[in-house]
Amino acid sequence: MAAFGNTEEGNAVKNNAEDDAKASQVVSKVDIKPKHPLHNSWTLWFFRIDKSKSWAENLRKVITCSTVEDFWGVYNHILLASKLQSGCDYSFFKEGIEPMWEDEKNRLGGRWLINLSKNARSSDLDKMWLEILLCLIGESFGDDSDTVNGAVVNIRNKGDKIGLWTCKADDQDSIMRIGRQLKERLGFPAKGMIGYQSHVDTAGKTGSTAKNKYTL
Ligand code: MGP
Repeated sequence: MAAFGNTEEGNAVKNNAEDDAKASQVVSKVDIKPKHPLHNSWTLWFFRIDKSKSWAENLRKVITCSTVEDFWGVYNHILLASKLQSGCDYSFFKEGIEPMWEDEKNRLGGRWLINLSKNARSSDLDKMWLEILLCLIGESFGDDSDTVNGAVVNIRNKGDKIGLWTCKADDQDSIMRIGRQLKERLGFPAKGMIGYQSHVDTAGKTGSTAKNKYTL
């Protein structure tokens, strides 16, 4: 008998081989490649102003990302910052740190603040916010990355704001290195000024802006 000719046995072997090939295609499509872990896990928070509630009640934890793939899954699924209503914020903080002045890790810290002009919402806001997110998950501030807690984008009719929050407002050297790196990554014009304010000053301010502790 011809080995595996047009016989039942031959067909069975051929079918098995086809099944194996199909199975291996399915397995490769399912893709068991490991995801790429982030150095830190990061939590996305959302704030929507509702004047009948307290500030903290309006703040919601959305999701925590621990891998590059999770990050893009979240980023691609949510509205761009520029499409949010005025009065909304996104915050993106290391897991375990709440995006508020009161958190133990923020209490003595502050933020580099970028005030955007009203027309920057359509041109620069989304690019800048994404670049900041990439700086965070990519730990782009070198040894100073440990002092970076997160970032916030405030969507406001009077002009949007992006803040990069760090944990020690007195750590001038580290804050200045972070600020220089931030300006470079955002392609900020050398003459464009950014200011760093401590959260203590921001929380206690009486006018519309807190005083800058450092500028760049
Ligand atoms: P905001 O949302 O940071 O800026 O703060 P906005 O809306 O541009 O207002 P402006 O004052 O900077 O011009 C608005 C208000 O939200 C603050 O005055 C606080 O009442 C409250 N708020 C903001 N933050 C970040 C906090 C916080 O971390 N803790 C508490 N308790 N309240 C906060």
